[in-house]
Amino acid sequence: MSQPQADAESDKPVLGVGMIGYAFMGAAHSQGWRTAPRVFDLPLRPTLAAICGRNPRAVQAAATKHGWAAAETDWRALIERDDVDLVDICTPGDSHADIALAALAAGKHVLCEKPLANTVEEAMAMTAAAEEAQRRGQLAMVGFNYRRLPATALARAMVTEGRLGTLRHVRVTYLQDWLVDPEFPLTWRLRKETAGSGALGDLGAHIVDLAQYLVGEPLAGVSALTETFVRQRPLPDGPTSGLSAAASHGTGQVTVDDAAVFTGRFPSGALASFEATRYATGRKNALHIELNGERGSLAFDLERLNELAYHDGTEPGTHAGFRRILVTEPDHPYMDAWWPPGHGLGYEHSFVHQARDLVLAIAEGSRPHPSFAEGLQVQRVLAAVEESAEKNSLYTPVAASSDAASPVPAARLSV
Ligand code: SOE
Repeated sequence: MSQPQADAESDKPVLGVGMIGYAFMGAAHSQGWRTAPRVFDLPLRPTLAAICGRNPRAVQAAATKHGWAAAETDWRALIERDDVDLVDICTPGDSHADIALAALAAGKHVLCEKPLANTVEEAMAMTAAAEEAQRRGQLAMVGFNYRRLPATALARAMVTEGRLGTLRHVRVTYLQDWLVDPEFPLTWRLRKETAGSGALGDLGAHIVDLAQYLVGEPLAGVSALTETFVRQRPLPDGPTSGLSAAASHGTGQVTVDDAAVFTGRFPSGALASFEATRYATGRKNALHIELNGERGSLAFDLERLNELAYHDGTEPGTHAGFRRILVTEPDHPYMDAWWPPGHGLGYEHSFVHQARDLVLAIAEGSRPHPSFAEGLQVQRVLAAVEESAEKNSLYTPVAASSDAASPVPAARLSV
């Protein structure tokens, strides 16, 4: 009879996760935490200790569905739990600062959904607290998950290797269409007091982070236009905060942008263009980024996320051209733990990689990326976009941010 094997997984130190919020992002993060230790050989064992939401029945149902051991209805109680080492914030932006500050003060690590906060001031307070906490060994990271796709991580590695040479153009669009219908209700995402901004903070934050990550520099300045195409919308069935004064005749005011279009300049000289909208009819979750450098170009399309298009500009023109790299080889970022070549990944895997990378950083005590300082820098870009748009697209420098000076590294490729 064979001897019973020691269970290596259960011997690992536990990292208890407590998550606040259980809607779309809560479900995505739950998958990430559940799957990361089953796919990657991690030095710590993340456990789904407790989930929190205000509605007791709904949060219990979410706990059961997503595999959380306990449910809480008060986020302060979740933070105080002894079995929670890391607080994962998946709530609307208006509660990010309060929760993150309380969690850091309670000695917990923090993962916070993007955008980091609703204002630069909140993001500054969160970053100061995170820097202080890091000196005590607690780490804080922002959930810009699109950095963690194999193709975008490979693109970053190729830029770092110098394959594109000096960058000239960065072209990014993030297009959705769920607001095209004027009868779509006035949810929390359409109110400034809950969401901070509209397409700008929701989609623009992603593409600003991704562009800065790929280029390896923070934007120096922007020139922007924003628009709110539909200004009144039907009230939703459920409660919507801050609406009592504004609401009339069953409709309420949209107080955020529907679309933001802006150009930007990187310190090294590359020019960038950005478009974020919820009104691109027919476009569901279409994030596209292209980089053009003096030696070559790269293009990525989220709707074909296992692929990266690469043009090597040093090849003879006779047979040069964009070629498709299928980013599913074991040597590609994150792929050594997944399927054989050609068996692609999906949207949800970015959250698995996010969980993996944060667990590795915590185990090593190394600064995770994107740090809160990097989240603050994105927030400063969003603020500059709003300021520029208010002044009718005046070129607006992004406020200098010594706190964002940390370099943006390429993804770590193996455990
Ligand atoms: C909604 O626009 C949304 O879910 C964003 O909030 C996410 O960050 C993005 O990944 C997909 O679209």
